[in-house]
Amino acid sequence: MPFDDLRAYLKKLDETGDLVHVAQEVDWNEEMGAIGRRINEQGFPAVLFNNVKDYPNWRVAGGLMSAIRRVAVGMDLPSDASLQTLKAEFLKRAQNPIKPIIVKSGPCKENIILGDQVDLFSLPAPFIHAGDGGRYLCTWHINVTKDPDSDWVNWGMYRGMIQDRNKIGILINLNQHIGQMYYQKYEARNQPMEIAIAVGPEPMCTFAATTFFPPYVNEADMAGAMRGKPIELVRCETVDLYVPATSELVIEGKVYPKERMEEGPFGEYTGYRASDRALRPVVTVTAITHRNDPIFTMSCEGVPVTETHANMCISKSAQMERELRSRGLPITGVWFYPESAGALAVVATRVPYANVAATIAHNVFGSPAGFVLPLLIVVPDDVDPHSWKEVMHTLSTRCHPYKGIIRLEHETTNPLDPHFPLAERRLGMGAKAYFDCTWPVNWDKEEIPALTSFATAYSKETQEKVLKNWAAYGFPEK
Ligand SMILES: Cc1cc2nc3c(=O)[nH]c(=O)nc-3n(C[C@H](O)[C@H](O)[C@H](O)COP(=O)(O)O)c2cc1C
Ligand SMILES: [Mn+2]
Repeated sequence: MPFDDLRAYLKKLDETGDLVHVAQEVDWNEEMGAIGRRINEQGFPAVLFNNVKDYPNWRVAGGLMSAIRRVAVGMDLPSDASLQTLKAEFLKRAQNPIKPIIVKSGPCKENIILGDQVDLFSLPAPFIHAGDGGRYLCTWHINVTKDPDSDWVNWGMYRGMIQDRNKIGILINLNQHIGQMYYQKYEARNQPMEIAIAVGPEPMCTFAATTFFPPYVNEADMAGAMRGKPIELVRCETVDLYVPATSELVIEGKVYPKERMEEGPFGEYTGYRASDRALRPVVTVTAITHRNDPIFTMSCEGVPVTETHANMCISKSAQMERELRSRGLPITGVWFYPESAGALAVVATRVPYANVAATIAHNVFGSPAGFVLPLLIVVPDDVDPHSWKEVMHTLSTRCHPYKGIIRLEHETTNPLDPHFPLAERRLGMGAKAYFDCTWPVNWDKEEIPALTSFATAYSKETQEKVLKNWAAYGFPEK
């Protein structure tokens, strides 16, 4: 059964042992962030803070999808579902978009705050990391904006920092869909862009919003696809936009053309505070609505594994696998490593012709999920791309330290990417490299060193005998 709201998802996390309730008072100023950091760095369960200093009416949930097992629960699958199952399920569900339905009202309308009554400091926005530029209100939410020229309504997740009682600084990257709408359309035409920020909707909403679906795809339809049931939407109070009816909190507003305030810096998903404080667009808030006994949600970016990494690796890997296969490439698997903070992907392939790794790399870097990816490892099909143990061994032993590392200059990368000097980072002027771990096609068969492993170095009979007798030898089950 798909979840009807965030609360049903939290209940399920309770059942699977993936949620810790904190009764003790915690401070929104750094303490919640520091707890979130430890959760993400050390793989602890998600958290529900029931007693937040200064905010007796609010609870705060964190670390919801900062582990693949909690993404699996959100997809209504067993928490120990395999990576291959998650990818296959994502692709299967994505084939059947389900349009949302509009409802008259919903729990997110239980409290309505308008105009001068709006005060963003009444919300428990955490000061997440020491060194951040301010309190981050939007770190686990969806941003709803509408294309002025079509029926396209985009859902994305873009960070937002409190600037003032009614102003939020927002990071709008040029390459993201919200950037295409704002810079290329609204601002270019000198028009304000309406925006709705929904915090704490049903879990597949945030999942769909953070997936790289193509432009003109309505993520609401894809959230419906992911849960196998339409999302219920209600109209906003002050803007002509629709938000999930069960959202815990909705913030409505407008992004005016040319208005900029200093936003950042922020400890980001790369594991660093890599982009500087800079003039960035601003949301002027016109209304806040929220549920009774509301639950605010936050993520805690930084060193892996964070919400960004665990949440996005499944869809990116699955989409890349499908795309490379559809282009006729002989690949056998793809995995974007969450532990790499989105910087490294591994593709496994058959090697029917010379330099197949080059063709794969050009296709990976040329497709949406690989657009800003800096590093790629190409391994042969006897290696499981999902197994870091196997990939590490293969990279270390099969990649020619000179000829096997191919460096590409003048490539597009993310402005947050820590590899590059600040001036280049600001402009997204990057570089990429791929590591070719396939044996060269011009090596004789005898020249290729034989892999010495249990699976390759013994006859089937010996393997079966050893497996059959394992317990009899006196070894424990693993
Ligand atoms: C916790 C979290 C925070 C994110 N913050 C940002 C952000 O501040 N700016 C950004 O461009 N992308 C951010 N992303 C990634 C985008 O949400 C993601 O690329 C998504 O596909 C964007 O939607 P779009 O494809 O419709 O533009 C974040 C993702 C997560 C999971
Ligand atoms: Mn989009």
